[in-house]
Amino acid sequence: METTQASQKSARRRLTVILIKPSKYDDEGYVIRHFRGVLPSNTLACLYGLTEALKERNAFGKDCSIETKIFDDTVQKVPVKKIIRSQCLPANRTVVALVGVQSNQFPRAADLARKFREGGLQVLIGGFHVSGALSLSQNISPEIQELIDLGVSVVKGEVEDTWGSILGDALEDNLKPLYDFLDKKPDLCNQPVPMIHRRYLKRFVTSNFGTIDCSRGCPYNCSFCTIINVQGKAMRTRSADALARTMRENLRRHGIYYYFFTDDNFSRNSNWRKIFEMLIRLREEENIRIQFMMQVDTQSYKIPDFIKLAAGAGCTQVFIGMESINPDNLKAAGKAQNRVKEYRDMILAWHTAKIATHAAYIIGFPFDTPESVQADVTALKDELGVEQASFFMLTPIPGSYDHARMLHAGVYMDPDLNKFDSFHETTRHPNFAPGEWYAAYRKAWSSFYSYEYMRQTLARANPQNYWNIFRNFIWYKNSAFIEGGHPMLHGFFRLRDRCDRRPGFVVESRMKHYARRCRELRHLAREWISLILVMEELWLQTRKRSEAELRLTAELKRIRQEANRSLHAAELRLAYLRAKAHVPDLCIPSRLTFALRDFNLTLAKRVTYSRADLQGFWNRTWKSWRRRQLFKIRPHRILLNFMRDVQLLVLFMRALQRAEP
Ligand code: B12
Repeated sequence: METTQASQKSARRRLTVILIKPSKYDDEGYVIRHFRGVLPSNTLACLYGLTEALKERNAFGKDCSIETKIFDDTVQKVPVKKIIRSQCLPANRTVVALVGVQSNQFPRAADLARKFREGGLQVLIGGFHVSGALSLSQNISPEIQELIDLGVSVVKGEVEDTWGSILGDALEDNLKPLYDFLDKKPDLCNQPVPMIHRRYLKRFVTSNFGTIDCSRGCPYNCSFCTIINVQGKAMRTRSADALARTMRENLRRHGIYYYFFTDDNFSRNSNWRKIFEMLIRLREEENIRIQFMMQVDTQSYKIPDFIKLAAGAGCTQVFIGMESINPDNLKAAGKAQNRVKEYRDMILAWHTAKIATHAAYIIGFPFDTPESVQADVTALKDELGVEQASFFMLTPIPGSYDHARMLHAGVYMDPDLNKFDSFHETTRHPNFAPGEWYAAYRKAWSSFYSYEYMRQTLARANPQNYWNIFRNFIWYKNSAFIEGGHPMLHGFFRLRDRCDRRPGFVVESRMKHYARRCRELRHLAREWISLILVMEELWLQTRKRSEAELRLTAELKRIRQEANRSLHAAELRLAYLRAKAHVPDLCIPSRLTFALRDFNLTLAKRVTYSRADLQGFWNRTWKSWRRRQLFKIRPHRILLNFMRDVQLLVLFMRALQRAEP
């Protein structure tokens, strides 16, 4: 009996599938990795879902178990050595799949692939770089050929229909050098839906935020885009029922209720109406109140019912492919569907439905100049009034018509794919001197995300959207100004692995590295303190106040003017009583609360519209200290103002966390 069991055990095979989403290197050769990310990878979830579906139906027979492990290089260290060691187990086949590799991530992915190949593991690579680079060219580009020569298998196209057969080949240790599925685009209707992994989700700032693609493809012809040449112009869509099942499950298991629909163009998804109606039904019949943001084109506002149903379905923000406000640029980019004259009506249509707008804006089109870029940013703010903008530098991404044309014409392109992330100059622009293009791009960010524009935007935001916009501002300010990169790449609190440095960069000694890290951390702490204070001030100035609170503040102001000094407890109580006469549901605090007013959080919030007076006090105190005019410093005022500042900070943090005024 024992022998039979042992032989049965040894006959059992195991396939370990390691799914890795590679990150990219920064300009100093360190992997861009954060303690907490913002957007979980949809491609990772997609391949995880496909693998789990194979596992569930015992795709390789009952004697073969499948184990899936997922790693996201952008938020965690990939344990390369440990993965290689695990291959040594008997009857175990391990395959490493580098997933969703974009051009800017290709160098990092290639370095990981080399290490795994050196360890003797089977390696697959797929995603937009290999699919795009091989879509418009008959020849295999050198960087991809190099990987094939190392024994890495390259997968071109989507794999919903074919993932099982690829893994079957891996099980037999018989992977092909190149899999080409570009002409066999899968119908998505009843395919397994991206599946979210609980532990993975914990690595993101908000664990109730998910990504999902409801459709693929885009019917337009933009010359800078690779999607049309990889996913095609014919839209393919998931069924509303499958999406509903996933959303219910994600809410139940992970508490996810906010989604980023990653579809490149949700408005051209032929199933949009059914999906919106499904989301409305979830709200009305099951009280599942999903919220989401989606990407749309500039013409989508004209589709009958589209905006109305989007609002009803829970859309809070649209990411609009505006790209430029210069018609000549749009023409040059093959984006004839964008009509600049209609932009204002379009934004108004979304605003009327209380949906915030986020413009995708590309800098470096043929007719751009340093001056025109700044004028365009001003127009985005003052004429169009979009709540947010994401700026990109025009980049000839492999797989786009721009790249094919430039390659054919022998135009200079930077050979380092790591820079193809849309915030590096990768070609030369006739209207910008070297460095000037990047400077114009940086200036666009600082001009758009100025204090004054953020204040205006938050002041006019509708209450349902206030916190979404506010939190996005924190994310964008952190990425663009503290991390110095692009929000679509950066999360919170940058990690730097001393040893995981790009080949060609020297690994620093421990001493040198930690001394540098200390300086960086000090700088980071300073930047974060000032960001928090700026955001606190924005909140104080713009937060949505109830009628009761407005009435109360007016009363307080009136009494204070009459008294011309800070108010006594009895006067504060009088203000409450007067306000209550107009707003009966106003709750009056106890007498003790009034007596302890300086330490009372509720009162502090209600009477403060700005911390300018506190800031003024700290500036004056600091000045006196530096001039050694110690007689001007009052310790009791320092203590009291410190208490007030802490109170406000606590209130701000609580409001931010709970998304309440
Ligand atoms: C949503 C999105 C984002 C989100 C990511 C959200 C997330 N975390 O999931 C955000 C906003 C962060 C983002 C950022 C950027 N993005 Co983006 N993004 C997309 C978008 C619209 C959808 C991605 C998606 O979910 N697709 C659905 C998945 C399932 O498709 P997939 O990744 O292709 O995977 C399938 C196959 O390729 C295959 N596959 C993939 N990997 C592997 C691996 C193996 C082993 C196998 C077998 C198969 C396989 O299987 C999958 C299922 O069939 C795509 C365009 C698109 N329609 O795909 C652009 C796209 C990927 N992004 C692009 C770019 C350029 C960027 C940015 C540089 C900024 C920019 N200019 O837009 C940044 C950089 C980000 C970074 N370095 O991390 C380009 C990439 C082109 C390229 N060659 O590099 C694309 C193609 C858009 C375009 N305009 O051309 N992006």
